[in-house]
Amino acid sequence: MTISRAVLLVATTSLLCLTSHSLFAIGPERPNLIVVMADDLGYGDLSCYGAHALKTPNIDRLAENGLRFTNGYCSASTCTPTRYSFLTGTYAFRKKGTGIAPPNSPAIIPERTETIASLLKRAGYRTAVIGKWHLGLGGPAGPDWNGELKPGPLEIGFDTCFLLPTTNDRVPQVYVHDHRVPNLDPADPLWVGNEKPSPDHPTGLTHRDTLKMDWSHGHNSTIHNGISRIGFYTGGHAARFRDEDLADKWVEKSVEFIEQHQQEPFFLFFSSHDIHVPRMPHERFQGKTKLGFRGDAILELDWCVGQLMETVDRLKLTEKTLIVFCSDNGPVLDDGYKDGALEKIGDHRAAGPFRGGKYSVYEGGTRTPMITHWKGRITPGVSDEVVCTIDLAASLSALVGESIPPKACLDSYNLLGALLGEDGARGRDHLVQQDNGNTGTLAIRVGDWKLHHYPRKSARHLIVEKELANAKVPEFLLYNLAEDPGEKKNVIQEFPEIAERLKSQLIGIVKDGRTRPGLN
Ligand code: NG6
Ligand code: CA
Repeated sequence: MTISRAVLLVATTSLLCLTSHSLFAIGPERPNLIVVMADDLGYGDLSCYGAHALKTPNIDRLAENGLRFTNGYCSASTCTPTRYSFLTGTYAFRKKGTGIAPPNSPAIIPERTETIASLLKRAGYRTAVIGKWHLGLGGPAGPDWNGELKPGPLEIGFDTCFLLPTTNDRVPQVYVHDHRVPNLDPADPLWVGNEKPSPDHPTGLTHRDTLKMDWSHGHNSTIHNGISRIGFYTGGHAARFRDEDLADKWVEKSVEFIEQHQQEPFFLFFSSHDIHVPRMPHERFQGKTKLGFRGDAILELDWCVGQLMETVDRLKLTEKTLIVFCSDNGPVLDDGYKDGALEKIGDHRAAGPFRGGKYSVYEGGTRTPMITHWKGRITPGVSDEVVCTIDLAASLSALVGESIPPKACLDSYNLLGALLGEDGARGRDHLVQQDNGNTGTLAIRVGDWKLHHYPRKSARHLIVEKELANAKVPEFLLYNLAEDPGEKKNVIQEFPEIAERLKSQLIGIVKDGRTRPGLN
């Protein structure tokens, strides 16, 4: 190479670097990122997904001006595994202990694990999680409720957190801010346990007639705010919240975070507790739908999304912010409280056209609302591409130019093009779905085909509908989602080769320990 050509090459390369660098620094490719994850929201629960029994104007606006997915998934049909895989980009079935976390669960994601938050933080983002956590806190001994709650979100890439530490139906009803329970009075320490702390400790069993919302199964231990919960606790009275105020608190803390970081790119994981039980929306939403508190909680969720959108608009960040809306698992009507959800359902179909819901690997368990919105960058429309919450880690990392270390995010696919609705960009060609923890119940979708696998021990997890409760469960079921989206007709006898192909693909995926492409 002659000297002048070399000089030209160096000059061009530096110019290119400079251009791409400055684009990254000021351009639209480092947008703020807000992921709103709803809790137990089904495919059919929003008016933009066909619900008629209520209106969700804010989420509808997000869909109308963004991209609404008809094949959007979460990776599991309960909360903890979906959240685990959303953050780590790795299927939860690969790691023991990722089923529904109990009140005193230690941190499930080990310190320094690479997560969507740590990747974005390394790329220069300010990162926060606000709302439901349900991934455990503290070392192997579990959370030290009166001391430092560590490790937790801050040890896996979040700069700050303001949490509902477990679920709203699990004790204790306190917030966690960074490493501590705020407003805790040392004279009234918080105790959390599995056993009744004293014979006279009031519970949902002994004081059932005092409850403002009765339980239907489980949920009959310690009473707080007139609602009995899963697990026991005492103390921490000054730190306790009212269920009715949770949504307002998430919004307040999120607005604070967005305002503080409006000049720099930020990543906000807005993790709503709505519409998980006990459904106890703020008084201003109560009675506003004909669906009971379950519907009213959907209105509250919609209001939260509206508040986030308004804040972004007010700060003139709409064209600099990618908002992703999703859910952590499909719907359930009676999840342990008598809140009228079952009785008032009418013709509302919480899972839309799909069968099953929370706890199942039928489509209703994991096919959930998914919307992306980025004014000026995403052309509004509807996408049929298959995308999953597990893909956000690789996709958003790709967006901000952060590469993923080889041993991280083992199942996260970079589907950025599909998430932004780019011409010709494809979603996944296959996806594994699971129910709760390590039951072994899995399903694999490849194109329009879907194979369910029920290892014998977990057969009871098929119990999603009364008619199936006592049915003998075959180990494998095969459905064609194009012809039979409701998964009514098991066609495994007609298409044995297809079943075999999916079966070996599923076995391979489990055995290989990873699916993320581009790795050796
Ligand atoms: C179940 C609870 C259910 C809910 C679920 C977790 C009973 C009988 N059922 O064990 O009410 O809390 O766990 O839901 O206690 S999730 O959306 O956080 O995964
Ligand atoms: Ca959930």
